[in-house]
Amino acid sequence: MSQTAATIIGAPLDLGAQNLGVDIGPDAFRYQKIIQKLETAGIKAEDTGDVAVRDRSELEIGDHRLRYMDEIIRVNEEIAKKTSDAVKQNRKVIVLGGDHSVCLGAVSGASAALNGNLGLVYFDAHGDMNTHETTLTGNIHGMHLASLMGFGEPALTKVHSDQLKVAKENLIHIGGSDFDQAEIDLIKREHLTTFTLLDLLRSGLGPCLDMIDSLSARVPDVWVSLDLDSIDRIYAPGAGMPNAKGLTYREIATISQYIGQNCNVVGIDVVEYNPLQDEDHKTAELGIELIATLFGKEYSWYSGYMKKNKLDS
Ligand SMILES: [Mn+2]
Repeated sequence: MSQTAATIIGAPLDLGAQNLGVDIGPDAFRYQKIIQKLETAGIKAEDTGDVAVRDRSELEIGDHRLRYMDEIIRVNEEIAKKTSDAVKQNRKVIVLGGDHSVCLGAVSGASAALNGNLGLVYFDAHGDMNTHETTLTGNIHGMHLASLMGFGEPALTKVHSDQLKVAKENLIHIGGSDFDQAEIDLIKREHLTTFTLLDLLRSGLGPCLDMIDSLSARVPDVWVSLDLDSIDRIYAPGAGMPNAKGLTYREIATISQYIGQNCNVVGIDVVEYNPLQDEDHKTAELGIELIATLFGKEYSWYSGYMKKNKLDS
C-alpha cells in the first residue's frame, strides 16, 4: 500500500474560547502516538511542531466583542502559511487544536493554495457563525466560520488573503443542535446547507450523504473541520464542551468513511480537544481514527499493531 504524505501542524491556541483546557490538545495527540497510528493506516505524517502562541496573561483582551483578536490573527496567519505550503506540495494537512478558531488559518491557507476552489465540511454542535455584531460572548471560536464565508469583522475575513475563503454554497455544516438566533438568521438569509441533529433524527443519514455527493461534484477538493463537540459525550468526553446529544460513533464513523471514499480531502482540523476531561484517551483515539477514515484509509490500530509486531501468530 502506498503511503499518503501528511503534515501535522500543532495549534495550541485557546484564546478563541474561555478556559476550555484545549491548549494541551496537540501534545496529548502526540502522547497518544498519532504518528505511529496513522502510519499503520497508510499515512506517513511529518510533525512540524506547534505554532507559538503567547499566554493570555501577557495579552490585552482588546475589543470585548473580539477577544484577543490580534494574537488570534497572528497565530492564524502562521497556521495559514504552513497549511498553504503543505497543500502546494500535495501533502495532506492535519491541524491539531486548540480551540476552533484555528480553523480560520487552516482553511484560509488551504483555500489560497487552491485558488478558493474548496469545499468545507464542518462538524459542530454549534454554528460558529456569529459576528462581532451578534456575538454574546466575544469569543472568536464562535465567529470564524462566518469569517471564512466573508461575513463579519474584516480583519478576520482577510486573514492570509483578501479573497473569499469558502463560497457559501460550498459549506456543509453537520451536527448542529445549538445555534444562536443570529446564526439561524444568517443560515436562512444566505441559504446555507446544514444537516442538524433534528434532520438526522427526522430523515436518517440519506440527505447528508446526498449533500456530500453534490459538494464533491461541485468542487475538486474538500477541507474537513471536526469539532469534537459534534460527537456525543459517551464517545467524546474530552470535548471542550461535552455534548449530551451529539452524533453517535456509528454516525460520525459512517459519515467520515463516506467523505473519505467520495471526496478528495486535502486537510482536516481536529479541534476543541480537552485531554483533562478525556476518559482513557478515547476521544483522542477516536479523533485519530476519524482522521484516517476521512483521508479514505481503513483504520484498525489494533490489528495493524498486532501484525507489525507479529503478536498475532
Ligand atoms: Mn466549533
